[in-house]
Amino acid sequence: MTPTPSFPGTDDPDKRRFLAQLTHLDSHYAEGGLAGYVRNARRLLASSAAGANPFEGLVPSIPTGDTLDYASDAYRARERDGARAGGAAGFVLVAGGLGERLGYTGVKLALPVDTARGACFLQEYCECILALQDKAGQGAKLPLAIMTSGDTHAATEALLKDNDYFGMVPEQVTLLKQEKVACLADGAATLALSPGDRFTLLTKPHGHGDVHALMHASGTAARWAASGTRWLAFFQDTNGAAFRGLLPALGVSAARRLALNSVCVPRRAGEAIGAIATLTPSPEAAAAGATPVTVNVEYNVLDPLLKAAGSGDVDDPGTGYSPYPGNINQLVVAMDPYLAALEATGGVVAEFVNPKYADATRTAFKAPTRLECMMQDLPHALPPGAAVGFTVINQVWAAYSPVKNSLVEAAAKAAAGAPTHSAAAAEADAYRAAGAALTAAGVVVPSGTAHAFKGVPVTLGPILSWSPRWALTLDDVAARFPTPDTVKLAPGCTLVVRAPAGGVVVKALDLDGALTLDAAPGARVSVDGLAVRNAGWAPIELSDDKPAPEELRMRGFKLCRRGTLALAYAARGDTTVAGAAGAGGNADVAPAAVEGAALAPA
Ligand code: UGB
Repeated sequence: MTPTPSFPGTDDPDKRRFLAQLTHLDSHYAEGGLAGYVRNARRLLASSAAGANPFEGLVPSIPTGDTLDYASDAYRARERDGARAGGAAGFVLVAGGLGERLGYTGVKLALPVDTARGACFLQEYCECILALQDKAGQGAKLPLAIMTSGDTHAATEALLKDNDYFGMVPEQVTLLKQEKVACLADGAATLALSPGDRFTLLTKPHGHGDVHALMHASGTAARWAASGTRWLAFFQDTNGAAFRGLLPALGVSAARRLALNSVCVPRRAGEAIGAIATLTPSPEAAAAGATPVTVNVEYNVLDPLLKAAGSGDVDDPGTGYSPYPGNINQLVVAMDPYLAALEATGGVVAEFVNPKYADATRTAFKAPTRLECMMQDLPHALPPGAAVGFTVINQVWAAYSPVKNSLVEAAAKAAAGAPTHSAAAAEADAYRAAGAALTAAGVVVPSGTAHAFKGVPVTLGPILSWSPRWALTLDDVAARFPTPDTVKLAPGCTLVVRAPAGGVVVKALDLDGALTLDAAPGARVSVDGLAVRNAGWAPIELSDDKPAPEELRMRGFKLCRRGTLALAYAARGDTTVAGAAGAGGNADVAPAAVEGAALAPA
């Protein structure tokens, strides 16, 4: 701390405030309070200043694991196994990050996955979990823990409460709030003061690795284990495709009895996602007790590690991808080894420090830094010999399409040939994956059209979006479209379904335009001989001079709803929807078809 004098009897309220902050920071650092934090910081800063290689004595090699093509028979089988194992799973969502690259003013969990159905990320995740719970039956209640931070806690809690926990019961959901850690002003681990307030330490997030210490300290992991949870599925805040990776990975974990399984996608060299590598100790390191570990190597340290081993972070010319699978930070972990790791380490996973040095002395920093930790470093804490694997989903769009970058940043990434990780791409990928699931069910799905919105290229095909609770897996989709030969989709059509499992079955449909189907619990709707003709929904680029909500501005386009047949069924019981609905909306649909229905305006 900067030694600014403050004499006895002066600034007492400020001193009390300062002490309260110190006490708070002291009680929230699992490894020895504030003194332990400074000790760890000095050790890590000393080795950083000495230029020590954290991978010293470790030789990287390409690991072996499972690789699946989305919607292949093998994928489908693993997904089926995963849905079964999912009945004994608990879900852990890390959502403490502010998302500075995105520049959104709210919490990212409140953003819509797509603008056709409008469900936010938290709703989507809750509904995926509820879909697994529906399959498990027998009154199962699958638990969800959400790690928040001071930046996201209140808004996340309000999002849940305002939406009745998206169908979950409040007892199913545990909020774990991570605390920030003190910033370090220099190589001696001097604690940094807030600019303009000498009675407040500057603090910053400690990273998503906090989740393990919180799962331990709060007793959440032990409580879940006692109530039958056998698997934990960790995932991040804005990947609407998360469960298309988690479910087959759960299946792989169950079949191979893996302690830890990372969901991966093919990774391009230089991409800002970590890579899974096997790190084998040199003979000297092995003699000193080191054992091989398969673990994520973060993107900022991968290139030097691979260069030291002779290659560098480069793509394989044959595949166009790095030979090291890309970590998307979705982990399936078996409960027993997880509890053992928490018991042994208190859930504190490897910390690191990444100072930007001001000069060659490597003691002064350009800006204060802090210790950080990452949840994917868990393999280091697992019992020796624990089986660690990975599951690659070959089609990136099916399993990984996060919303991380602002529109401007996304356009720059696109210009550089990199994935944009933008709201526009995530929305387009969601429709594409739904289309692929329909194709797998036997429906002919027309191809999409290429667009560029504010410099971000996306291909938008039919706009297809449904609640995960209606259809989560490929088997579910096939069951909802039991006669695919009699389902006809015109290019650019829109189909949106909001319904519980079994609420709607689509048997015979000729869709040229937009159709939305809403079924309340208890309604059973059969679409059997319905023809829809209307102007449909068209994606149009946002105009710079018209105001638009932030959620739309970040994607650069909106869906212009020119014509819709909107059918909503609130009543219990069976309804068959047939007939022809023209541009005028619902008028031509056979009256029997809409009996008991509350029709929304077109
Ligand atoms: N998060 C927290 O909950 N708390 C924190 O203190 C920080 C973050 P970023 P990052 O799959 O795309 C990770 O910032 O850290 C949450 C992996 O390390 O979006 O750059 C936050 O809310 C990387 O290996 O990602 O990179 C969000 O849900 C790669 O897998 C999550 O942590 C990459 O994600 C990730 O935070 C990726």
